[in-house]
Amino acid sequence: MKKIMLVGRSECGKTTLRQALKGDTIHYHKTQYINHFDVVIDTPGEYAENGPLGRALALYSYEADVVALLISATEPYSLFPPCSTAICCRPVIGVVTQIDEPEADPRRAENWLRLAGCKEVFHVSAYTGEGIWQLLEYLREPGDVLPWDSEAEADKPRKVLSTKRD
Ligand SMILES: Nc1nc2c(ncn2[C@@H]2O[C@H](COP(=O)(O)OP(=O)(O)OP(=O)(O)O)[C@@H](O)[C@H]2O)c(=O)[nH]1
Ligand SMILES: [Mg+2]
Repeated sequence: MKKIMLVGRSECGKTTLRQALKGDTIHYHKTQYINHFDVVIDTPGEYAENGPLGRALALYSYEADVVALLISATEPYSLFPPCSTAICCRPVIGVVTQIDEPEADPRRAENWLRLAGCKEVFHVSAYTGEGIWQLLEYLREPGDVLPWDSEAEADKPRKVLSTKRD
């Protein structure tokens, strides 16, 4: 798998997306520092929300094959300025998260990601599994074994053990 680094504001769903990509059950865990999992670099939202910490993200991006900018479909504004992907020397994709939310506006989030410079944008829900297969297919490299064999298997509601609201 290509190593992906997840960047976005706090609570946009980075850690939950990591769990959904691996086929794990969903449980809430506040990310406190930058974590290296085998093929995922999970970052705290505060790094994207804060200028000086944001510079650290630029350094960590060198350890990734792909950088993903995440915007929740419920977010009322974007953290990413127009053309900001130009500072990164890795491919940068966009991921619209939480598309299952009743108030979701995925098109608005996608527009912001395209404005930031993302050429490829995925729409996902870590809860329902929608879009997870497409993202895995993008990250897949020859010889990789995925947690599922087909889109129909991947695109299934996940078991949610705990959320931030709990
Ligand atoms: N409805 C819905 N809720 C989600 C989804 N993904 C994440 N959430 C919820 O959103 C909340 C925040 O998710 P996290 O994955 O912890 O967010 P994060 O981006 O890792 O946040 P930080 O670690 O603070 O940067 C949790 O309660 C999740 O269960 C989704 O696809 N759909
Ligand atoms: Mg997190």
